[in-house]
Amino acid sequence: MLYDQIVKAKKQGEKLLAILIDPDKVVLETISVLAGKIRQSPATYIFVGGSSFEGNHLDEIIIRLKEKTNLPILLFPGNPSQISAEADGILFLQLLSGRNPDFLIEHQINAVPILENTKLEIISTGYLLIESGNETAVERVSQTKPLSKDNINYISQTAKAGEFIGNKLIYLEAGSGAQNAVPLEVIQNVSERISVPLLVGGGIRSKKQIEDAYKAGADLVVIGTAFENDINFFD
Ligand code: 1GP
Repeated sequence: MLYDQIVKAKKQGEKLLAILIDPDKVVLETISVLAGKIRQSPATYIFVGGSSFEGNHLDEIIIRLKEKTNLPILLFPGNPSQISAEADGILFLQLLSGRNPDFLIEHQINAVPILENTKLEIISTGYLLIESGNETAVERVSQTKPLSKDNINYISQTAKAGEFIGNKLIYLEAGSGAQNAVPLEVIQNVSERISVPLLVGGGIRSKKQIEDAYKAGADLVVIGTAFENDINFFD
């Protein structure tokens, strides 16, 4: 089970890395080159998803990625149309930082009949959008405001509430292409307060930032834009 592997890695202090592929930005013909670069990278997972993607070619993208890499593929969906039975699992997200019922429960309800017809491992994930300087796609699409980066206690309290509700992962998100990544003090505070694995992503553009996030307490770092913009990012 993927979740058990993540928990085991956390226990052993082994840090995890996900490369996020936005299906909107992938050209099918270039997937083998992309997959080759992913194979050479330190990535332990591939996440597939985006805020606005409507599901075109999703199965095909995942099938091709699976042909060319051995990494587990987890869906990171912005809405129920982004579900593919071809993946290995799904981050079943609840946008805990916002107060939009669609992203707290409605999309999840609508996803049930689709998920019941798949064998995807479903991993309940509390998703917290943190203020990062500019308006991000998550903010625009979900029509919610991020949590203030300065109210660290409220952020970690929200993360802990997610854990108490039953979220098996907590994901601190600055937003794709964010001006500023999630501050290290926020990562540290949340990681000290929760017991479940902590994912951090958004606006991380250098290897040093990845290392710093791990040192602050992230168990898994997500890289999207940096790899999208430079396929040699991990070389
Ligand atoms: C976005 O956290 C991910 O949901 C990754 O963000 O594209 O900025 O790496 P970047």
